[in-house]
Amino acid sequence: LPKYDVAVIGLGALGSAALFQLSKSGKSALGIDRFEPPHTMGSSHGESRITRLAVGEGEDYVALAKRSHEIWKEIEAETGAPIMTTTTGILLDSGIHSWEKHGTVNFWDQTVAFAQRQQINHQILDPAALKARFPAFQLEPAGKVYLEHDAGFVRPELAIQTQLNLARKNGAEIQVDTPVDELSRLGDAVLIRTKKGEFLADRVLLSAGGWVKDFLPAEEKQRLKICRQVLHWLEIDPGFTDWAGYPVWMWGFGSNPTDFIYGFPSLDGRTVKIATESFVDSVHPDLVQRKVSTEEQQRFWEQKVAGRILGLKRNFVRSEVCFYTVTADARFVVKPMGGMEKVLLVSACSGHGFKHSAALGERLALDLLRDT
Ligand code: PYC
Repeated sequence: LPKYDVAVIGLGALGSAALFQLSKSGKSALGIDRFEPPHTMGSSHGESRITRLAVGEGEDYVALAKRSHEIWKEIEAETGAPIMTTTTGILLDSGIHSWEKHGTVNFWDQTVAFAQRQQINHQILDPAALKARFPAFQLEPAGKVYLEHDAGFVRPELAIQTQLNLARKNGAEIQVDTPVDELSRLGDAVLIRTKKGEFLADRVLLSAGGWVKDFLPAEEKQRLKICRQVLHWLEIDPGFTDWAGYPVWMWGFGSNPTDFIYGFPSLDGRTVKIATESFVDSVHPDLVQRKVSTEEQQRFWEQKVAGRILGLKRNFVRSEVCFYTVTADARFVVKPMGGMEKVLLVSACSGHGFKHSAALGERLALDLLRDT
């Protein structure tokens, strides 16, 4: 059987980052994915992902976001691929309800506290200053505005493709369209049984997003929710503001985690990508409804956009579906797989993982290489 020092199963944001880092070590590395990454079936597509440094989800995540920015800049310098664009980012809080996001209550206040403690370049604006700079946002007079200078967006497909290209260049092997059926022990190694043959590895990183559920016992499976998300590209009202020059933004306007909207600058001059978040459990990635109905587009407009964001037409140029894998406390999962200590299970999940993926991939690669 072909044998590798390390295998990475699942080559999305995190798996591609880890494989790239492993490939630099000179050890033999294999990457496996059930589709051909970057693809549109998981949680790592849709043109753009917000990146921000004052990570309200947890102060311990700040170092990961900072390191990810450094890694992406290094990769950009090496390849010329424009993975990360710094735009500034704003976090709006309507100021009426206490606001929870990704498991953190008072998300706005936590973000500001972390920015202050972690020397993150930021400003607090009042709603009038926001209106003068970014008139699209109809923030309430009681609203709060945090502006972070080094925030921006990452191009997820380009990040994945570039990391995989570099991994290949460094000697890693990559098997695409190769679903993994089973992981088992064979002596000191892990036997990986796939639809396209078997492989052996001394260590395995299981970074298969929502599909990690296929490898978990029933009670652990239930702890991971698969939550369908819809991304919308709305047509710009041509008479309005310069959406291409806008920051990335997030806005909490109610007490429910779904009272939330976020968006990006226009990347094509014609549309703006905006979305909300949903926490309804589809149970398994294969059960996620991949179509978007006109009714849900209209509901999105009425409940989240109307009266809140100006400068957009009620014209959905396109909508795309992805999903989050969500834990109860919105923290990431990083742990050895039960009964298989050579397999490290990881999910940088719950809707806030992409910005950390480059650095987490680097840390996990170091961990895996320690005992090969
Ligand atoms: O983590 O920045 C983020 C984010 C914004 C919307 C969903 N996730």
